Amino acid sequence: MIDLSPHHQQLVDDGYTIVENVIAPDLVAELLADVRRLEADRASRPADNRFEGNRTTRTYNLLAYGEIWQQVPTQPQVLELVEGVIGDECLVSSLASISLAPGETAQVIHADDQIQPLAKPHVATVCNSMWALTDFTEANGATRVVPGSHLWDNPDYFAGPDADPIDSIPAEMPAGSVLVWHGSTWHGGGANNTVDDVRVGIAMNYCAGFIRQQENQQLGIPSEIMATFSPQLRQLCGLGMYRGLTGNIEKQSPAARLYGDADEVQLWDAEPIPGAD
Ligand SMILES: O=C(O)CCC(=O)C(=O)O
Repeated sequence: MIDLSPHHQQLVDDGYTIVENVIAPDLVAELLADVRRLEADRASRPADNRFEGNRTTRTYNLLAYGEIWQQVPTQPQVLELVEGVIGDECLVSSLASISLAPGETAQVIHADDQIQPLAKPHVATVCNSMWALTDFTEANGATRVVPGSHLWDNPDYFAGPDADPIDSIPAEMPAGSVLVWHGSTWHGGGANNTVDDVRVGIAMNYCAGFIRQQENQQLGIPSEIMATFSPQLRQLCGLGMYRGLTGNIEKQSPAARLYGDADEVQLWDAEPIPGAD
C-alpha cells in the first residue's frame, strides 16, 4: 500500500512527483508489448519536428486501439493524485505512447497549459503523467522537470529551441513508476545519449472537467469501442456532465443518452442548487 500523502504535498510544493513501482510488472510488460505491436503494425515513424522529436515515435489515441489501454486512465493511485491537482470530474485529455530512441535530442522545455490564455499562476487546468514502461535514466532521456516552476509568474516565457534546459532535473525512475506533474510545471523529454536503449513511456494526460480535451475522445473513439468501456471511463472520456451542466444534451449526459449509464441530476433540477444561497 503506497502512502500518497507525501506525493500530494510534493505536487503542491514542487509541481511534480514520482510514484515508484506503482504499476504491476505484468501490466507494464503487456503495455510495452502493445506499444511495439502498434508501432510495427503501422510502420510508425517519428513525426520529425522539433517538438515531437526526430527520433521519437508516438502513437496517439490509444483507447481506440486495444482493450488493455482501458486500464490506464482509471489507475487508482495516479487518478487520486491527478484529482488532487485538477479536482474530481476531470477528463482524459490525451493518451499516447512515446518511444524515444538513441540520438534523440532534448525536447524544448515547455508547460502543457501554455497555449491557454490565462495569467500565471492560475488554478490548475491540466495534470499529466508519464508511465515508465522501461527504466527512465538521465542517459536515455528521462523527462526533465523544473521543480517549483508551476508557481512562476511568466505567461510569456518560452524556452525556445536553442535555450538551455534551464534548471531542469531528470525524473529518473524504474519501469513501473509514474511521474505526475501539474500542467504549469516546465518540463520536456531529455536527450537519449545511449547507443541502444529506447526509452518507452506512456503520456497519460488529464484536464479539468471545464477545459477542452487535447484529443477529441468523443469522436476519436469509435462508439462500438466506447460501448465496451466502464461508466467511469466514459465519464473520463467526457461523456458525463461537468457539475451537472457542461456537456449536456437536452439536460441529459451523453453517457446516459447513448449508453444507458445512470442518469445524472442536471444542475437546475438539483435541490438546493449548488452555489445558490
Ligand atoms: O517524452 C517526455 O518525456 C515528455 C514529452 C512531453 O512533455 C510532451 O511531448 O509534451
